[in-house]
Amino acid sequence: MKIAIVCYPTFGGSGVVATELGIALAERGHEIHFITYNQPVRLELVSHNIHYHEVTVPDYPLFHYQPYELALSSKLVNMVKLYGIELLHVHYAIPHAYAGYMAKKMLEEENIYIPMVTTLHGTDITLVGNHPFYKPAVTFSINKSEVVTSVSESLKEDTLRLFDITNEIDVVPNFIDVAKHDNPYTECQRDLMADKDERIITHISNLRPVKRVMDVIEIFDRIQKKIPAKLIMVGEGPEKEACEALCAKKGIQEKVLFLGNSSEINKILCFTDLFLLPSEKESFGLAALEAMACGVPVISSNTGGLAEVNVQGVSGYLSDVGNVDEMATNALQILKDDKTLAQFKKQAKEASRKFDTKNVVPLYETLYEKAFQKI
Ligand code: GMT
Repeated sequence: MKIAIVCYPTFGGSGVVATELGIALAERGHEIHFITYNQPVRLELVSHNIHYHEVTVPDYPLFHYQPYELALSSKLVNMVKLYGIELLHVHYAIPHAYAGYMAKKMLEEENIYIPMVTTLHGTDITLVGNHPFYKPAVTFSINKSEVVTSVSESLKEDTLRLFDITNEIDVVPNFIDVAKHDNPYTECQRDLMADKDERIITHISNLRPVKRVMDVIEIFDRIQKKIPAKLIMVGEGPEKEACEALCAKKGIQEKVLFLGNSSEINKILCFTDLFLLPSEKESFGLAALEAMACGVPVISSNTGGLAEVNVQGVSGYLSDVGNVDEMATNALQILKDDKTLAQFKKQAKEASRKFDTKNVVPLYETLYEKAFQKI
């Protein structure tokens, strides 16, 4: 099948899922065309089945806002015609589903009929899409997609609650190639990060308010008062400076390393003992799944789809949003001795297997067939 994948090419979860999906589909023999404004960050692989088409929006002084959706829908039309693309899979409703729908309509004028699959990732629904500025356009494009998927049951419920949806929504969870995460590093270089007796705790995100990174610092502060530990903060975002200030205020800046964005996530997770994700909202929590696949237990909030990923008392523990005391107590319960930690590490890895690429990607293939039947 020839499939166009439209996504955000950044470090965000939706872009990562879209990229990994394209790579997995290409490995299964499909011809994949990524159409976006930059090469996706995780798209390193060169394969005859993977193409990348850049959407460019030339600056024009008349426009206060450069019309990306227009450029994207025109690019989609041109690429569908040039490569004989048969299906559009757009990740993130805004503005991709809207641009995809416009492309479909333009193609219909030329008697070319292709289905569109829209995958909802979370922030496009719960944080941004729900705003009155966008809501009518988001509702419209969801309802006009041949197939709509959401990354968790929880996000499906949110979508049905917040929007007037007439379409069916199929849940297809985030996924991970578990075998690829079987630790490929023989030497983790743990010594570069921490002393031998220190536990290593990691948080990875875009450091936006929704991630509650101040809670990460609060939890770590409580942990480091009881046991030797280091905190590794990975990512860039608006809360970073406030986080650094909080570490300085608490006098723990020597124990917290801010690494910025990284393309070596697996390496970092390789020497990590515990992952923290105390988010305010999280439709799925791909970062938690990545940690689990690397054998890292997770302390998370119980918001959104996190309870569908992190298994209470097995892969880690979940607490109410903001309950940093309980999160710290649970973290210490996991980290207290090597035997308990090893047990949780094993269980986290096991729990991640449910979301293995080979179990999840075929679900998308089935839905592509369903989309074809609808045109
Ligand atoms: O919050 C992020 O890390 C980025 C965000 C995005 O829009 O790309 O991630 C969302 O999509 C991911 C992939 O489906 C999910 O795993 C994340 O839980 C979701 N983020 C939120 O719901 C806040």
